[in-house]
Amino acid sequence: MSLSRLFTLFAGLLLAATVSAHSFKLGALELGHPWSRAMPEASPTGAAYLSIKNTGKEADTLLSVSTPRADKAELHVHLNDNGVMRMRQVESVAVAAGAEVKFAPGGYHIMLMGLKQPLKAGDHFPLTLKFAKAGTVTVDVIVEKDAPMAMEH
Ligand SMILES: [Cu+2]
Repeated sequence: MSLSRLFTLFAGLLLAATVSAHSFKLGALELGHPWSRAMPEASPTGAAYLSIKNTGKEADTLLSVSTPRADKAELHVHLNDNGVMRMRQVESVAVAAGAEVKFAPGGYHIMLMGLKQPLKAGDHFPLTLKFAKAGTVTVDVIVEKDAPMAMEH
């Protein structure tokens, strides 16, 4: 293998590592790996996930989310209601000092309603999160390919 080819390969690996582990910072908050699942083209809704780690000494609260990609973005949670998984909108999500809240399938998620473009693997779009104390931050959400599950919503 030539040196230049090796270099290209190495640069490619670096890029891949950056993409799969992207994170954002807002004061004491670390926002890890915002991602969204690719959805069939006809789907009007989707969901976005990320982790929020509070490295500070004060609790904070996620108040709202918004994105130009959808008409509306809401904070949702899945709850087990007597054995039936149900989804509910929540007013806000608290992030205690030193805690990490994970948005993940089956739990907290950011519901995207009225998608303006289908969520295709490889796309990315901005998502703005507003916190009570830390303020506002815009993260880059990467759409990842995953077996699109039948809409749970
Ligand atoms: Cu939902």
